[in-house]
Amino acid sequence: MLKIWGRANSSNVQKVLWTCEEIGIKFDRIDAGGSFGKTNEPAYLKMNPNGLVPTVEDGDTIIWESNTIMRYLAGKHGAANLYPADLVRRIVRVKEAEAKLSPKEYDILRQLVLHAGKVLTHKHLLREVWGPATADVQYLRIYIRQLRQKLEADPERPQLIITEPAVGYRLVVPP
Ligand SMILES: N[C@@H](CCC(=O)N[C@@H](CS)C(=O)NCC(=O)O)C(=O)O
Repeated sequence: MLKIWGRANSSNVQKVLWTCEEIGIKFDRIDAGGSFGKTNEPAYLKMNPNGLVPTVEDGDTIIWESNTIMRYLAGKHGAANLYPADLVRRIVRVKEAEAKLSPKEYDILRQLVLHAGKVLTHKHLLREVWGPATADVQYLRIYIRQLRQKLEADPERPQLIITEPAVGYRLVVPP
């Protein structure tokens, strides 16, 4: 059975517990971290050299980092509702035809899709796509223009990727 190391009051452990509940994976949870200790013991550090929780043991496979664990479990159990295959394979289709997006174009669209219907600020997009050091909104404008050329029926009158003036962009969710 899947073993989850980590105290239940840790938000990163809770992400993994939630994933298991959603998919219906049976697991044993072992308290570790915080007042439970264990995480600085050699046996634990051998599993997870960061000495943090959660850590998951799936037979001989040992995984740490909560997001990686969630992707692993969703992938292993084919939970496409939690982790859609198109997001994994980075495929975008417009009217059945595959749209060829550059990695940065894809990463921006991925953010918009993950937060569809909500306004994403320039700051959020720059941080998620370029990393914390980059702050040039001009980069973003160029890539959004390119994305619209590839995705919008009329890129001059976007219906999909909407500009929220001085704030950011919003992906329209079809009704
Ligand atoms: N990036 C890691 C962060 C893990 C992390 O920071 N875990 C915290 C609990 S939320 C931890 O282990 N704190 C020390 C402890 O509980 O002993 C992940 O997502 O798994």
